[in-house]
Amino acid sequence: MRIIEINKTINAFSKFDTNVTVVGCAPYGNGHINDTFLVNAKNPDGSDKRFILQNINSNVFKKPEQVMHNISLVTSFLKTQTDDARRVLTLVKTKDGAAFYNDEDGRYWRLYDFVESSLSLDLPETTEDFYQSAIAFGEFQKLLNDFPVEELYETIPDFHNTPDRYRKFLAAVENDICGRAASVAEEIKFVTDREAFYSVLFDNNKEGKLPLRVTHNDTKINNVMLDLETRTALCVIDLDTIMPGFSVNDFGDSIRFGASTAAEDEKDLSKVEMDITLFETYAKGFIKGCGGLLTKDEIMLMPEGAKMMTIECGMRFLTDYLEGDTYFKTKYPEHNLDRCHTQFKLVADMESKWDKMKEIVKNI
Ligand code: ADP
Ligand code: GN1
Ligand code: MG
Repeated sequence: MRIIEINKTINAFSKFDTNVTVVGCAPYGNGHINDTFLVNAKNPDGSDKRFILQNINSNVFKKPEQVMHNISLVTSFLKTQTDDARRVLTLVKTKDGAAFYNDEDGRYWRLYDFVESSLSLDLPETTEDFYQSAIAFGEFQKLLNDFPVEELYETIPDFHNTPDRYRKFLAAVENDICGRAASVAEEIKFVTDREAFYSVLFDNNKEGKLPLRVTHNDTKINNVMLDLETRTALCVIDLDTIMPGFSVNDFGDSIRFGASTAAEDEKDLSKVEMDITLFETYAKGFIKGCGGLLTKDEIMLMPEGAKMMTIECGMRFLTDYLEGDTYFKTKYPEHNLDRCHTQFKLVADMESKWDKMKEIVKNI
């Protein structure tokens, strides 16, 4: 984990145009990529004001200025669709009027208003929480349908190109730079056994059944803020990976994370299952949120999206483990391997529930 001195963080904050006095700053949230800080401050009139300050991970995002270009455009676009400030992330500009601050060490910082009276969940506490997140990501998909895709940079090329992820995985096994491959032979076999599956979505795309849309690409439930009081969906966050993609992958990544009966890094695999009721709930909410946008083929391919995102994510955790844990933040040495195991357990569970998953989307 990268450790950033607190004075660097405060210094970065001071570059933004806020007119507040800082009273506290501490690491925040459970994201695996960026360094996120909650900044507590006071307005000149003494009232409280909070911000989310983020240091963009430039190992993951090689061109952070392109990430910020996308986020500025998308948030400006979304602000034209609503009058409620809490429904869209608000970027705070620097005193120079820029969307980010690049410090003397080459780090990229951005600042958001804190979405007040809201909460984000690492697992849904109720079926309704999950339904609300489905509505939010579905509506997000619908809103972005009118967004000019040609204005967006591809912030991580081939992000959800599963055949390409598989090639990179095979290279990591082959190179085995940490000498860990022999100890995960069973996990490697789990991935190679499913090789034929990885091109399914691209094959459907070539056949004209699966269109490219502007998608979020990281639809974990903790990337949606719910209203604290009403617990209805408020705001979609974590906009770093908005790029062209398949709608079924946005659907699928939510299932992978939020329809699991346990945390992504649960060690006791007997606790890990894909909850079929949550799958059905999310499918209904996502389709409703999309408001008639999705084609029949896209709806029928939702189970494939769920399985694809889950096996791809497991493959990515395993690749990172083989390469020495350089991509995802980890809290202990086998963290990526534990995460990989939950994903593979979910894949196996989806395979056993496949007919039911297909029947559910057919009935919707
Ligand atoms: P990462 O890319 O590392 O996942 P996120 O942008 O998702 O980073 O932020 C991490 C967490 O911080 C989120 O899950 C959420 O809980 C919280 N968060 C991020 N932005 C805001 C915001 N504007 N207001 C309130 N909480 C936020
Ligand atoms: C990362 O940033 P965060 O924690 O929301 C990752 C996703 C993975 C996810 C696994 C840019 O998401 O692709 O699915 O971890 N984001 C990036 O939990 O790689
Ligand atoms: Mg996040």
